[in-house]
Amino acid sequence: MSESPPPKNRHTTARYFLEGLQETGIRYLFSNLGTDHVTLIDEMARLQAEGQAMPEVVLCPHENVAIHMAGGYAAVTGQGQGVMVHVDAGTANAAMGMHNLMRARLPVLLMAGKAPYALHGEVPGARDNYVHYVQDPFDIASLVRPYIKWEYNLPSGVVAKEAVRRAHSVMHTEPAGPVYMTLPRETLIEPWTPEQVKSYPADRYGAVRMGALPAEATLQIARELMAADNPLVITSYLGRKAEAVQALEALAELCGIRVVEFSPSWLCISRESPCFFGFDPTPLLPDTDWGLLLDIDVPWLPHQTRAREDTRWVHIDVDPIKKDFPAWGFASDVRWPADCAQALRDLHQAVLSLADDAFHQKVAHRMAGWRAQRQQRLERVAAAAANPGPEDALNPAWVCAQIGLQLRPDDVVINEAIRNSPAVLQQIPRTRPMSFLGGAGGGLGYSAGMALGVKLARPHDRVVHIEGDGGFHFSTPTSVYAVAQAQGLPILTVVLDNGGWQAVKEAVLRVHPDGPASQAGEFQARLEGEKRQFEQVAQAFGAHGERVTRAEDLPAAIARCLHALEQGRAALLVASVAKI
Ligand SMILES: Cc1ncc(C[n+]2csc(CCOP(=O)(O)OP(=O)(O)O)c2C)c(N)n1
Ligand SMILES: [Mg+2]
Repeated sequence: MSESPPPKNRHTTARYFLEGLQETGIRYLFSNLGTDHVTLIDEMARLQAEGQAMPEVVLCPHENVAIHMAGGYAAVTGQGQGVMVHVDAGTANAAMGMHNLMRARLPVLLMAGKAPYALHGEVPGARDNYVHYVQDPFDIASLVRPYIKWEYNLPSGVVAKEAVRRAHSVMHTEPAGPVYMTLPRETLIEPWTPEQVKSYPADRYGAVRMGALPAEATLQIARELMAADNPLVITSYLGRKAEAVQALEALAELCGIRVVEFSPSWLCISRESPCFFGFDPTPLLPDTDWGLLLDIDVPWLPHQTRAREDTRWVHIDVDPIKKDFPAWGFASDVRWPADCAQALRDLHQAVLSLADDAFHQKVAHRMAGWRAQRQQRLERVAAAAANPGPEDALNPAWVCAQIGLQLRPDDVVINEAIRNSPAVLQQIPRTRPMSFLGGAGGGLGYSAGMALGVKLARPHDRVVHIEGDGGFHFSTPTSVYAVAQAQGLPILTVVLDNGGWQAVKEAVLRVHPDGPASQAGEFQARLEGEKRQFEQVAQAFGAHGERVTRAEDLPAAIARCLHALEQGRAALLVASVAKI
């Protein structure tokens, strides 16, 4: 049945819905479309023909790229975007990315059309295709329910803008995270007059802000911090707000606090800060009498690391109860939900108001005592990268150090190197907020999509993501380089190819060090093949791609890849590192 245009002065729900997205400030719809989106597609064309503003559609051949692009964009801007997918099938493909975004507390509005409910052509938009019978599961939202903080099925066009506003406000309210909306096809085509569909402005319906610490809590924490002998901060995602990084650096220097990033998903402190103590709290815990956990989900692994029983812990976090962790288990003595940037600035003020000369001298003395320890750490890091490694078995630490030599401070590095993460963390100098991102979730194949999203948000900076050969397969790479080409988003991919899943092998060895798998040296983890030329996947979509097996070829190869970026082409560099 062909649908006639809506009567004069009436517009479809789809149009009001698109207007609602535009009103909230959503700039991009990372989309993978289907029969459910027909009226949206029609209205997009109408809005364009009329010269009306609407979010830009970024077509992604695979939903994995769409959802992680939204993640990367949100990670560096704080702004949640839209991801439009096809019924249950597209939702299922996006689900792993929803897991990653939920764990990173990144806002995103995932939207899926619904298969039509009208079976006999009773209303416009009714079923007209075989797939409509098979794409109507009982509980479509169950595909992503563990990863969302809000879900809604759009019941009518009259609430189109209200529902979008609500989705937008909920996803940005801390702890931020994904929301999910379904859009029935018949609802999208229903006509309404503009008076029937009201707007809901941000100033009255917007997101709720996370507050500061109460004044008395700030004073108490400041007093404890000032009295501590060896204070320590452990953090992972405080850098999700750039201003929190400066606040932490300033407080750490004022008070002489050692700062560790454990499994960072954002850079939280400059690696050049005198207070930066690396990525592992284990060696520091024995002499830590007072610790501050800031925006962190897992401060250490209790299986291998023990904190002192008498260390006093204060925990300030956007989500200190860890509402999405069924089991958690880290003790603390004081717990506050708060915006860390604000909390740290307030603590800074409180310390200044309480500090006397004796305090400043104590801090100076303590920091002077760190020099040797810091020097030793830097020497260990340098030693790890000293040997380039033989042909086809390059040393990942050396490879990362070489990449670091050619990067600029504002370039963004995204880490998905799994067992080679220490090399990425330690060998690539990073100083600026938002110049380093890591994964927060456990779903592999995120960094390429994130890199595209970051590049979209920061077109003038170079974006480099570093992944394993396993991660490359997971990233849906044909979709990655297709989007890079079509959207003009030149990113650099570095694949540390160790011939398989080192993480899986190590996991077996941790639990069954002397078991039959270990004895046979067979861990079901080798990805073998006569031909494994990842670079050709990138080349197939117009990107520059090359493989390096010998150390002496690497510096020039990195330079060629960066040159390709300058020319607007994505690049893929495969480094053949030591095999598992
Ligand atoms: C979607 C998904 N599937 C499977 C896993 C399990 N897994 C964790 S690490 C890993 C191996 C990753 O291999 P690679 O990226 O090459 O890194 P390496 O372990 O070699 O350092 C696998 C399969 C996962 N985390 N996510
Ligand atoms: Mg690997």
